[in-house]
Amino acid sequence: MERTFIAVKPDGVQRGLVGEVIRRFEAKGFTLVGLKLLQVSKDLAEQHYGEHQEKPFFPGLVAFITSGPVVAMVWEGKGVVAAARKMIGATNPLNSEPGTLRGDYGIDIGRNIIHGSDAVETAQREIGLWFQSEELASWEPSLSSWIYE
Ligand code: D4T
Repeated sequence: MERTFIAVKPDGVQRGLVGEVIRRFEAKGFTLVGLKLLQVSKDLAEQHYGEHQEKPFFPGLVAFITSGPVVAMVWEGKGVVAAARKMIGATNPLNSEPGTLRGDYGIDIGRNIIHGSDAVETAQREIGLWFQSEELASWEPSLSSWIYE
């Protein structure tokens, strides 16, 4: 089964959207296999956003993601990486479709509520960066046969 890394950023936590994010992923049928709230270190932030190191917004991005607690999650399910990106919406919330998390709750690109891995390989890297293997649970929900054919 595919897994993806999802993080509710400090703005999403401050705005009380943790429950809404979890509700949407649960309602879709995906399985929560890892969950924690943490204060992100500068080191973790810089590793997570390493691909943006040379971008002008990098310092602000690191400052923002370390500015308050983040809720980190791992979700599991068929096609979950791409499906989560669709549920999250475009990077700039003003361009995100209504019905997506960013489309429904965000305005500015630097306050876009939530992160989701952009590819299966990225998800594997990010899950390894944010979680120890013993922090992840492998379990099969009893509802599975009502979600998968
Ligand atoms: P994340 O990684 O947070 O899920 O966002 P995306 O995958 O949708 O978008 P991204 O990697 O291109 O950007 C990472 C992060 O940087 C912020 N950002 C981005 C910003 O503050 N200013 C900018 O101009 C861009 C392009 C928002 C998301």
